[in-house]
Amino acid sequence: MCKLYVYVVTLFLTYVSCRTTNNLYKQGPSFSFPKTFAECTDMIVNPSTPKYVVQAVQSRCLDGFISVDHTHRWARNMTRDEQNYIKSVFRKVINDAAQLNKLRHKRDVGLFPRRLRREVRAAPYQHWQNYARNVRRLKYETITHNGRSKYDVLADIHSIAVINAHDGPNFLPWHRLYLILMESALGTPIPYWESTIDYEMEDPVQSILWTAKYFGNGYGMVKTGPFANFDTPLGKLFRNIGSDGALFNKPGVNMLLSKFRLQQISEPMADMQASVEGQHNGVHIWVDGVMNNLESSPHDPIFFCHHAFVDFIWELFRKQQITRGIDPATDTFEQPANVTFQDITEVAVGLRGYYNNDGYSYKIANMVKYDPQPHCPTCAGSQDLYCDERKRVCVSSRRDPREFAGQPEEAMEMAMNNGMMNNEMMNNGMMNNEMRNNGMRNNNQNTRPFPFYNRDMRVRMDSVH
Ligand SMILES: [Cu+2]
Repeated sequence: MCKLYVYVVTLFLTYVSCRTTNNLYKQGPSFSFPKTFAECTDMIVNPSTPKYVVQAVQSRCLDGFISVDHTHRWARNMTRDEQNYIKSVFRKVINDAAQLNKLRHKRDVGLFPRRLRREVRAAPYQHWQNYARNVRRLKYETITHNGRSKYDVLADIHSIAVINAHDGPNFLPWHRLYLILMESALGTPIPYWESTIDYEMEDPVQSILWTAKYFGNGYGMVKTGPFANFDTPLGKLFRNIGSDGALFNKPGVNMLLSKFRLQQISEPMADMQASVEGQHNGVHIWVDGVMNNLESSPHDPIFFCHHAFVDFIWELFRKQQITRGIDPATDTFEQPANVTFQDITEVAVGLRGYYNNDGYSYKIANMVKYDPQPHCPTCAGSQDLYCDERKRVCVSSRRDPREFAGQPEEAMEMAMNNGMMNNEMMNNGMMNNEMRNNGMRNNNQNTRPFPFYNRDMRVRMDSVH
């Protein structure tokens, strides 16, 4: 009986797929499969698209959304179930985008509350709590019984894209798509961490962020807060804040916003002190530990908050372009003759099916909305920000000095265990910047298994905090 059922179903499916293929074939040269994400959603929501084409397009678009032919040592271990999980999250992204298409002309766009990104400390506090709770949910939900955690699988997508999504023009669009994917899995907006607010403090390591209320302790293994005791590829989650690197600061952000063309703020041709990726690297280095490693960084949930701020800066940049009559969807990147390691139109590695160019589209940009940066006098109504009347900027509150801050020695030990050099060793000349930076491109050869964020000084406004 059961066998017969399977047989009938198989027969039916074969019939349907043949019919679909034939019909598509019959459409002749006028029909072509979508090549970009935007084309996928357009065809799916277009009322004149026949249903069978929609189905074919849908499965084709989804099939493209998972990269299986990469050889990265972490990603190649991805199981079928894990790939299917990522596909299911992509399905949510497509549905959201299609939904937004339908709502385009309505005043109340119902999607925005789901992707309204606000500063981590902005009121209400519940906004941050939702993020933290959903990160924990994904961290402790496994894909199959005894399988890997959903969070870990999503975090590892980044490790597939270490080379293609960094140190070049793919940086902004790739990470924009990655944030949207993560947000769909979380089902809650990613709060952005505006680190200029901490930069304005006398001593940013004293920020309230490094407490159980927000990110958890800043030194050594993270033992307080929602991400306490998270397992990462480098062992337990650890940090070592403030020993090196630089937070975002207002002159740096203003420098970025004083430019008009994407090329002026993108590697490898960014103007002096105007590299958005370079400034962003400074924050990874500042947080240190799991965040200061290109392969492991998304395993610290701060990653997404930091990147939401990077994306926000890009969004401010795009809005300015529009008012200046520059179309951000076409002001992408001219391939410079001397750059061969990246092709800007290439499929986004790890987010296969998306093209990096999709990241430049209005469609993707319109899926997200940013709450304005906290400003004086109210500072986003936050309990943990105050307005510095003299400088007229919002500044972060300090943490209670009695709260557990962590153990810096522990961070040192973790770094040593993972073959990561500490700053002292670097300053002693055991490893120079060049070696550190080269590690990034050699990571397939096991010579430098732990790629650090590029710390090229050229790109930074200053080198203190
Ligand atoms: Cu990245």
